[in-house]
Amino acid sequence: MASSRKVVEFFYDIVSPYSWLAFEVLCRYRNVWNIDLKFKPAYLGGVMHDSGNRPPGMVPNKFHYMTKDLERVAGYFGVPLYPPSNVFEAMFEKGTLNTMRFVTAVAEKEKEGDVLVERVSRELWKRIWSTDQDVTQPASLTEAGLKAGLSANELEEILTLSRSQPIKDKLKSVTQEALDYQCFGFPFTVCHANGKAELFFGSDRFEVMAHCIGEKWVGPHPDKPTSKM
Ligand code: GSH
Repeated sequence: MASSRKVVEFFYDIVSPYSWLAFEVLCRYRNVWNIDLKFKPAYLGGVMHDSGNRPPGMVPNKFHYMTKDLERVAGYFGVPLYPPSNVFEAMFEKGTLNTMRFVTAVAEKEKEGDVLVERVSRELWKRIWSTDQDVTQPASLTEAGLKAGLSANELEEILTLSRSQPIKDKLKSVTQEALDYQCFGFPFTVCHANGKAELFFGSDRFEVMAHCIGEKWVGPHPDKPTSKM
């Protein structure tokens, strides 16, 4: 019954590779757990700035660790994640402000449901974190949108919408929603269960998340159980 479902809000930015991993896992669990998964495209740059945090990739030792860790967890989660050739340029010089405005515009246009937001986000993640392609230029956003199933006309409309003040404000307000929960990085998942909000940072808290919301974690591939028991 839809009304008894636990609402799970997933705050992310496609600049964040760990968010891609968590996104795919939650998409796999969406029909396994009794949850209503809500995508919340937001802006990690704003979260970093307003929370007083700094990107872990800016600290050389963390950058070194994360490079190795991402390779390892990509294999574990079964997500084809490969760092772009110039991580600094992709993450910090180009950034994803316009990209996340575009995703926000897709979400606003879609209103009911979130199939397109899911597909567009995945296509953008594939570009930046798998095939080393740009995610900032209108042509790049259009290409991702076409692969996600939008038409050229729809994409023209969405690109125009993404530059509008209401969409800029919407992205700010969703980012602020995360900050209101004292978010400091992505992925950031808010699980509403048993009358309270449980907050999780990272793609490595699924066992605890499952425990808190009364569901079962059976690994990153719930469709392929590792045990026959
Ligand atoms: N341990 C977390 C995981 O495995 O998912 C790391 C997640 C992570 O490093 N997220 C980055 C972030 O926002 C963005 S890709 N970090 C903020 C911080 O580490 O304070």
